[in-house]
Order: sequence, then structure tokens, then C-alpha cells
Amino acid sequence: MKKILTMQDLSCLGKCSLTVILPVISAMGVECSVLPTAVLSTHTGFPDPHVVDLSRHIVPIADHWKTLNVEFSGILTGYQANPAQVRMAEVLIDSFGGEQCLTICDPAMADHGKLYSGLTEQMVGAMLGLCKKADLCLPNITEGALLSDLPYRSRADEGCCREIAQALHHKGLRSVLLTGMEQAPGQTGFFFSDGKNDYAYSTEKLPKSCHGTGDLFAAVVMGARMRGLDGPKSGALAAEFVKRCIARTGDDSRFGVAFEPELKWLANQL
Ligand code: PXL
Repeated sequence: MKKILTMQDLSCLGKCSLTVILPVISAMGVECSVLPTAVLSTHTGFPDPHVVDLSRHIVPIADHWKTLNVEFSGILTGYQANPAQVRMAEVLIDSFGGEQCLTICDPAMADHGKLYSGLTEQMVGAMLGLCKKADLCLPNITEGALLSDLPYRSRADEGCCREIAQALHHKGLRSVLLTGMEQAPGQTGFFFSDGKNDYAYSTEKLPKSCHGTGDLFAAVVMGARMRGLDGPKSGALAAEFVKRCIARTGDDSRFGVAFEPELKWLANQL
């Protein structure tokens, strides 16, 4: 069984980050170790969360692991609470990454044209540095625009996504999978590019926007890559899974998506 490491926050209420990544990766038959960067009473989509910043514990945790000679087949980074944590994620990749380890960065910092509450502009430059270290980055359209210095457009079709992906390759990113492509009204999908080849995927867009779908998507991509699927196939599986989960979700989407009933379906796809 492959083993991955993920570094991101633990939001206690409102499913996202670790509370999504762990169950999804496990259901996909992959072992998941965690490096929690902060504990929040809720994700930052709720007003005034209580935040316990764990930054000063990250290096000692990694140092302890070093003494145990552990190795990971994959490292997935997600939401980081500040630029210093992003730099620690880079150090983590230097310490535990390498030829045999697939590194995926979800630059989870913005959506719908703006940074998440509590994050500053410095996050963009820091996240760019981390993205350059990763084998694969998973920005949404907002993050893609911020990282590439291109203007944000609320609707990004295939041409627009190709432009963002090319600009990101120009900045030094390797493979890029842009989520939230909208080729036509009523559709949603992704655009994948490894710098040489690209691939666009579209599916029906459900009339609901839910919190935590980016994390769900990232977890499935990492799990699928560990189980032998390539970039485009992993993205297609993630897009289909997220759609099925959104369809199951009730009205208050701040609490995250109802992914649990779909885990069996996901496991059966592998
Ligand atoms: O889903 C991304 C995410 C993860 N973690 C925290 C967040 C968010 C998005 O708002 O606030 C704490």
C-alpha cells in the first residue's frame, strides 16, 4: 500500500482540508500521514474562527520523522495559514520528496476572485514558490489568475485556461490542472497541461457552490495518482466524484459536501 503525507489545517467544523483528505485517501486504499498546521474552530468561510497556529511544531514533527527514516510516495500540500507555513512546506518537500515521491500543491488561498479571509497578498508570492517545487499544481481559476499575474475572469473557457496554464509554465510551474473551467454555460470542468500536452474536461455544472470541493478534488487526484491513474484520468475521476457529492449536499453548503455516501463508489472505480 502506498503512503502519502499531507500538510494542511484541521478545521473542526465545516468539512474541508484534513477532515476531507483523510477519509478520501483512506477509502482509495492509500495510507495517509498528516502534518496539521493549525486547528481552527471552523474554516474561514464562517465569521471569526478561533485559530490555534501550530507553526512552531512543524519543524520538530518533521525532525522526529527524519529519525525514523520514513518515506512517502506522495506529498500533498493544501491550505496554509501564512507565508511562513508555505516556506515550511517547501522544506518538507526538500526533506521527504525526491525522485520516487509525487508532490502535489493545491494553492488553496482564494476563490470567486478574492483571497480567503485572513490571508494577505504576501501569500501569492509565497505560494508561487511552493508551486514551482511541486510536480503538479491544482489552482482554481482565481488562484491561477493570481499566480500568473493575469486578470481574474469570472468565466474561464478553454482558451482562457490555456492562457493561464501557459503563463504558469512560464513562471516555472511543471504540470498544472486548473479547476473551474467553464467551457459553456451550465458546464464545469478542468484544464490539464504538462507543458507539452494539454487536455480539457467538461461535465454538467450543478447549480450549487459548496465549500471544500477543492480539497475533495485534490484528495481524489492524489489518491488516483497513487493508484496508477495519469493526470487527465485522475482529474476526470475527481470531477465526477465531486459532482456526485454536490448532488447529495443539502442547502447549507458552508458545512461542506456530503461525500461520505459516495466513498464506496469512489473505491469501486479503482
Ligand atoms: O477549503 C479550503 C480551506 C481550507 N482550510 C481553511 C479554509 C479553507 C477555505 O476557506 O478556510 C481553514
